[in-house]
Amino acid sequence: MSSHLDKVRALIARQEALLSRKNVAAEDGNGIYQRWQNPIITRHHTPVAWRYDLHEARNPFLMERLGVNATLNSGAIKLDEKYLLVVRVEGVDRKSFFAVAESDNGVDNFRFWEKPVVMPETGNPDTNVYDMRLTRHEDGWIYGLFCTERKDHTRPNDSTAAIAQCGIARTRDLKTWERLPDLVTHSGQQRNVVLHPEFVDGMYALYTRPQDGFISVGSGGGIGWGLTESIEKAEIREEVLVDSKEYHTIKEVKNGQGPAPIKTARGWLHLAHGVRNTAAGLRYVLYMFMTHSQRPWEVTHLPGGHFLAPEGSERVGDVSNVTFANGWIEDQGRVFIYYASSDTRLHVATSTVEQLVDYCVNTPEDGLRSAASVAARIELIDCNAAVLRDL
Ligand code: M1P
Repeated sequence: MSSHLDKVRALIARQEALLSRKNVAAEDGNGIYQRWQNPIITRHHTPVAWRYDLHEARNPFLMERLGVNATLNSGAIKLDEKYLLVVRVEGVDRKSFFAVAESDNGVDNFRFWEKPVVMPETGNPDTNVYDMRLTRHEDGWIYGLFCTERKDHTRPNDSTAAIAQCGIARTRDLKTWERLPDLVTHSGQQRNVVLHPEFVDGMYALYTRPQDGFISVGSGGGIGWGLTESIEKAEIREEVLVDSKEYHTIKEVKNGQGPAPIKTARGWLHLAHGVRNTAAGLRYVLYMFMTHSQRPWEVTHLPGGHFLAPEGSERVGDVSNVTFANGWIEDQGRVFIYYASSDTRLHVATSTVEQLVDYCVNTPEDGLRSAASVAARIELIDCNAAVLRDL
């Protein structure tokens, strides 16, 4: 019969096998990006010591005392030659928290740092924090903007009533965090707020997502843009629309900025998510667009349709039919796109700035009508005829 310590060793060995597993690029790339076969972070990647009480006397059955439910929407940055993710870890109690995982190559062997991030609170404690966007700002700080969710006390009899706002924290090393006051805007609620990496007219610039309710964006919605003089007392008085939701598209219900945009010679490259409704519930897909290099609130290229949608086993999870990305890393022209599937696990897809710009610039826009889609496809077919003739 194996001893308690043998069982602990077996638990750790099983996890070690998972953590040291090599990842491989999936074979069927689409020319735009390459998916990688294995999810890069799952709940099984969280350290054994975070979940089990390993003392025999206190836990003779070696039970998981504090289970982890999911590892999902993660901010990303390359720092000191490491690919770092600020992972949204969700406990079985439904509370999310942040924890840093690092890898040497960005595609496998992600390991969590010893302890989760201790995020300071403001005078108004957070009930739940999640979906951090990391921005290396030209002021020298690394900012983490995230959603802070609290009970809506104006509706005391509705135990589901919540208010989402944007929490702001900054750091130099992802270890010590300084919490700043939450963003003040004049929209009912905010989620998916992202700090632009550069000052604009000497001010901090933010992508916003004004919404009327907690889940429903109502008459609000669309990716917004606003400026604030101070980040230590951030307030946006006026939001303009960057990219609106649109009838009968992949972002008919709502959309939101993903990570901070990447600067390219052709303008800013953006990754976002779009949401539509279906008989099976909401469907979240990723899409891309580009904005003007000097006026990042002006869309210059808007390829039609989704860029990446849930596929195969990605389609099933806690909230099925969802892909969501709030982190990517650009490293010498290569781009690592970190996306979560179905609010359950985290994946990576890789591409290059060159490919992504080509995708944005040369993919036709959504013509918003079936007839326009047919016309675009016939144009492609006709253009291909010469190549096919020469085969
Ligand atoms: O469940 C899908 C996503 O729903 C929310 O995103 P949005 O605010 O755009 O609707 C967030 O809760 C996100 O974390 C989640 O992945």
